[in-house]
Order: sequence, then C-alpha cells, then structure tokens
Amino acid sequence: MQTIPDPTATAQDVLRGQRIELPSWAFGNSGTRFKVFAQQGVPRDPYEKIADAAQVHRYTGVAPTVALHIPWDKVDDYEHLAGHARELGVALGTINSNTFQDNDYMLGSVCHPDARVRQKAVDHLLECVDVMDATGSRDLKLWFADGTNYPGQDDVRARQDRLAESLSTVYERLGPDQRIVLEYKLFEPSFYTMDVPDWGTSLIHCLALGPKAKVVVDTGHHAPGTNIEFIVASLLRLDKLGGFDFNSRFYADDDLMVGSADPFQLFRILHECVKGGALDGESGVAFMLDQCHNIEPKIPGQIRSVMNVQEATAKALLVDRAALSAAQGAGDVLGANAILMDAYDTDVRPLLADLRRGMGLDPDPIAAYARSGYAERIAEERVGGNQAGWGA
Ligand code: RM4
Ligand code: MN
Repeated sequence: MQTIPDPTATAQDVLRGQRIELPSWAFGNSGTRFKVFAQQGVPRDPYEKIADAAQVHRYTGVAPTVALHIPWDKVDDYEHLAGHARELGVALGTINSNTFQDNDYMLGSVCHPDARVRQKAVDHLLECVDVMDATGSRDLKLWFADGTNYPGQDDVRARQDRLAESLSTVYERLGPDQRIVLEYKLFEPSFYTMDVPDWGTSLIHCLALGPKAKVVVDTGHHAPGTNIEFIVASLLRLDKLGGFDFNSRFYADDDLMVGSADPFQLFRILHECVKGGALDGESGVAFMLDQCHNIEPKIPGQIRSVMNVQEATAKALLVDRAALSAAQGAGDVLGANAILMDAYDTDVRPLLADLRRGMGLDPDPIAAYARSGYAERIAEERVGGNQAGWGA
C-alpha cells in the first residue's frame, strides 16, 4: 500500500533540525540615541551573555549557537569562552566585526581614503579570523558603516576599489571551512552613499571574492516596501545566500523582534527558503537574529523571536507545493494565491507545541522560562560591575 506522507510529520522533521543563532548583544542593555533603559540582571561580560543565550536554547531546543561581536565580546581566552559555552550546552557561532566605533573611522574603515586607516580596519578583520580559529566559528560577518554624507565628499567608485582590495586580503586569510558573509544596508550612518547599500553591491563583491563569500540579508536594511523574498529567491538561485540577520522594522533599522510587525513577510521569506533548500543542513544558510530588546525583557524577547521564526517556518513547510505548482502552471491566479494563503492562515501553534513535547521540552517556552525563576536569580546575583550594553 502506498503511504501518503503526512505534511505535519514532515514539517516537524524539518523544524526539529532547524537552527537559529542568537546575537550576544541582544542580552545587553540597548536603546535609542535618546535613552538606554537599564534592566535588572543584565549580563556584565560575555560569559554571562552566553549563560543567558543558553536559557533560550534550553526552552526552545533550536538555538544552540551564540554570535559574538568583536570587540564588544573581547576576552583574553576564546578557547576558554568556547569551553564555557560548551558546558552550558551551546557553542560560539558567527564572529561579527566592528569597524564603526573608533574615531579613526569617521570617514570610513575599509573604504577610507587614508591607507593607514584601511590597514587598521583590515587588521581588525584579520584579528576576527584569528578569533574564529580559536572558537571554531565558520562565519565572519562583515557590516560596514562606510559611506559618505555629501555629494562630492569622496570618489564613490574609488571607494569600491578600496573595498574590493580590503575584502580580498581578508578572504585570502580564511581557512578552508571559513566564510565571509557580507551584509548590506541602505542608509545609516551614512546618508548620501553607503559603500555596501544593497544586495547587488554585496553580490558583486562576493562573486569577485569566490565561493567562500556570501551575502547576508538583514531584514531591517531595506527601503520600505522592498520585496525581500525576491532577493532571497535570487540569491538562493545563485547559491550566494550566506544567511539572515532577522529582525523586524516599521520604519528603518528598528531591530525589533522578528516577525512582530509583519509575520506575513517573514512567511514569504521562509517560503522561498523552503523551496530553495535553505533549510537543509548542508545549505550553509545561517538563520541568525540581529535584534535589540530596548523595552522588553531580553531572554523572553529572544525566546519569542525564535518562536516567531519557527511559526513562519512551519507555515512555509505546510504550503502544498504540488498543488501550488499545478495552479501556477495552469495560470490559476486565484487558486495559487489561495494555496499560499491557506498555509499562512493555518494555526501552527499546536504543531509546534507537539514538536516541543516530542523534543522533551515544555510546549510553552515563555511560560516555562518564567516559571524557572532564572530572571529573579540573575537580578539578585548580578549586582556590581558594569552591565553590558550596545557598544560595550
Ligand atoms: C548593524 C548591522 C550588524 C550588527 C550591528 C550591531 O546595523 O546590522 O549586523 O552587527 O548593527
Ligand atoms: Mn545586521
């Protein structure tokens, strides 16, 4: 007898294997340029950030790695930090470079007109690769604040040449299993030109570098109304999607909880991921969060974000793809749209609760975390010292 695959069971299999990386900076204090509201129990060093991240993994089961930001997470001994992570059941993930918080970088870093500053920026990126060697990280995530504020301020084309040269020096230094993932951002902090403003520019540089360079799509880094799923489909088609920095935006680079403003957009992105094989372990597509929790508590904020990605993924996995492509092939516009919407309109919370039970987890991660008393414990224990914050 022929067995018909159960779509729910298939979705659960994929969801069980999904991996979502957490940003260390999500656990520190953050805010806007108007005010940073300090919260109780916030980590004071990278060790405590990792301990908090491990809580998110403990209740979701799908977030076993933590991305570091250098120098915010600078420590003397990265192997020791990696050991600490291991003891807590997690591992260190992507290394994020930072060439935007030094006075020397006022006119840029790797694109700066002065060769001395460019060298300083490149040296920092090379140091990040040294960190990757120590932590066993695969990815170096590059985001450059470089750009100009005024027409004529610098030669925009020469800046591209400097960027290409700097990137290729770093690329040459990568080990065989290490990668550069290059992020783009439309505007801010530069307002006339950003040197890597869009996926086309990132892709141009990644193609020139070679197979170990891929594009990162930060969902908050586009103009309003940009069709991000189109970008995702195009990059997957070329095997050039390195990963995501997930977050949510209303206006600009808001860095709010992924899927909160527009869960439908997140679903559409994940639908392209499912079709493009991005959820297969070997795809190399990294699903990372890049968020800050300015007014909500941080650990539950991360748990909620992981759950939002899981919900969008579950819905994307429930799309009846055979029916969809039949409807598309037949030119059935309304039918095809209805098939997609059927999946989106499915309440996947029971499916995910069931998945969690099967993984030996509480079906309600937020409630389980709240019951654990961890928040109260860290508020009591973490007194004295300097709380970590965005930029430290
Ligand atoms: C940037 C960019 C990077 C992130 C920093 C904190 O806007 O999104 O990915 O590392 O912010
Ligand atoms: Mn980002």
